Amino acid sequence: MFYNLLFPLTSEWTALNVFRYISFRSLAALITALVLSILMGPRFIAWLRRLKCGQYIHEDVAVHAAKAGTPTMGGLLMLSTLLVSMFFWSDLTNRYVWQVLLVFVGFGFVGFWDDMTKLRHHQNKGISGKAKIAGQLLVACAAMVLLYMDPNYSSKLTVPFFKEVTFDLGLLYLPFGVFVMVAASNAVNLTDGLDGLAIGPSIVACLVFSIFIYITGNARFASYLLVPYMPGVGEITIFCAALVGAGLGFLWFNAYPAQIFMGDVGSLSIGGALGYLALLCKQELVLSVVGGLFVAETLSVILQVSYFRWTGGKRIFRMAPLHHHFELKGIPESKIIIRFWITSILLGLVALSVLKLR
Ligand code: 57M
Repeated sequence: MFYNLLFPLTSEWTALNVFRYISFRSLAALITALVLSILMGPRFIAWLRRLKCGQYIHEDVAVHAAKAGTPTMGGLLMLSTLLVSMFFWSDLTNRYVWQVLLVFVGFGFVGFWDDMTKLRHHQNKGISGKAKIAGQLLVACAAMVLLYMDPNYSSKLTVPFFKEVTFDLGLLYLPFGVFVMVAASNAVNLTDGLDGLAIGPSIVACLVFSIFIYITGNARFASYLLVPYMPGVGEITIFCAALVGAGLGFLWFNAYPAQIFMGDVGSLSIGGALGYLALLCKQELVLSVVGGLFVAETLSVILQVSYFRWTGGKRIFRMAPLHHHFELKGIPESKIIIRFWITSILLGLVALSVLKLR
């Protein structure tokens, strides 16, 4: 809004030129979302408590019993502070701004529906798996149709670390894009099982994508670093920054021992948005590197379930997803969380090296 209202007045007051810069507005968006989250957090948590939005806890991991009743749906705090920040700092005439918000809010709505159903049933029984996937597919398909109609649309897949190698997926790029968003959304959801475990790596992934997106939207940097140039995409750096701010603000309260959980409204929306960001800057495969931790958690579930069925009851891990395996081995929760964060920072750095190592 500031960009749309104040930048045109630059001729009268040159200081307003600062609103032209994506870097300035990104920083402002991050600070706005972060400060708003920290200020609103305590009232928001108290409000959720009044509404009795407490988490139902399974009995299988005994150490989690103490978490019973922790308010969930903290994703709503991230969603609202991000929207306010985007309203103030982004160029509201940019089509990618509306597209990324459609994905973020759309996936968030599916999660919200699931969270509300769980709360009503008091037994952690949310909407059916089919309904959840159908909702996610609907949002992802809408996003892919919009990307397909975009003048910058390309069905080519770039391969990290190889300058010349690209695969043109043709029409298959559409279902591939849908898969990327839905898979990312569910992978973040599976990871969200310890305090701060999902939000930490999500912040790292968002920071990495803010760099990729900024470069993609800047003709000079894009040509120097050999990434596809897409005019207008740079504006989404502001979304990434606002999400980092909202995520850090949420982490303020979700840090061990958590005062609030993000709920599916948080995990599905963040995962879906990460998938969309990867598609937007044509770094689809880099997502599996920067989000390597989400991939590992998902693979642990796939392996565990397949092996269990194949052997008629044997397990590879003490329990899947992976973080439960470490918990049941007796490693303290905070140690697992911090080690997962360190791993995600390492993966983020490897992902960034793609820009130079080709
Ligand atoms: C959601 N939700 C957390 C919270 C959070 C197929 C199967 C592997 C699915 C999987 C599953 O349901 N995963 C998706 C995981 C839950 O957190 C809530 O859910 C939201 C995210 N959707 O925001 O609202 C619990 O996680 C803990 N938590 C924290 N801090 C946080 O910041 O401590 C969450 C956020 C919370 C809290 O205890 O209640 C969850 O884990 O349920 N299922 C599982 O993960 C189950 N694994 C399993 O059954 N493994 C089997 C097979 C089938 C693979 C096996 O290994 O044999 C475990 N879930 C739980 N206990 N709770 C089993 C043990």
